[in-house]
Amino acid sequence: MNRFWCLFFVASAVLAVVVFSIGPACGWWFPGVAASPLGQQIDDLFYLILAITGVTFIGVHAVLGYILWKFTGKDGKRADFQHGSHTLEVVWSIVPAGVLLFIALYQMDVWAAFRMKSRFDQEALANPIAEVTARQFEWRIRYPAPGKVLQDTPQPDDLYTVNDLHAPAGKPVVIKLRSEDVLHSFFLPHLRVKQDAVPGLVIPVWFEANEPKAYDLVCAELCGWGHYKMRGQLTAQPQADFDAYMQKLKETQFDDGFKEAAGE
Ligand SMILES: [Cu+2]
Repeated sequence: MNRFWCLFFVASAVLAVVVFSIGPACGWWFPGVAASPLGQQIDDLFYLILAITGVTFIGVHAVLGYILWKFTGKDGKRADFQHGSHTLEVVWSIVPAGVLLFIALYQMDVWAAFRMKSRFDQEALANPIAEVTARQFEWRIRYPAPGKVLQDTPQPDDLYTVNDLHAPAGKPVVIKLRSEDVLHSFFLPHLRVKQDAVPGLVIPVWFEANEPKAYDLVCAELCGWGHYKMRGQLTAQPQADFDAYMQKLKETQFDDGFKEAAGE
């Protein structure tokens, strides 16, 4: 029993390293490689922080294991008591503060690229592809009519879908995010895009899908009993296909059945 805690802390560190090593191969990791240029930068930040915390974790457990092994109490020998070490306390306050400051400064560029409107692609910002309104429990999507610019208020020729967002691939696009009721979170896990939808605010969000493909669109904020149902899809497609899709949506939405009736 004397060595139990030593073995416990060393084994937990070894187990954590093993789990992290096999995690990617077992599917316990990110949902695929980042499917956008900014997503790759966000992953790089994550790996940097993982490396810093990982080395610290292993170092702390190694020292802890060593100390527990070497200084485990022995029968007949009284333990020493020390009140503390001022020097050590200063060191273990300053070092983490320095690391935090480094991370805070280092991540600023990625943060600014994602959040600051002045860093957005200005053409995309001027022509948002859609307004996405989160509500319990779906994503309502409003597109401007083909060839028109999205207006703040709904227009008679706007086009609508639910849970089915389409966007051109291979270039930055902007959506305007709103919420109709409570806090939701617009989350494109493969693109590493996550933005809260806040009632009363219209928040521009940009993303760029590398490849024409279907990506998950989910809600990342527990927003009520049906939160799990807020599962949509982002279909990134070549510009020509996107234009064709919008045209088709327009024809479908404004089809009053007149032609069919006349043909009978
Ligand atoms: Cu939600």
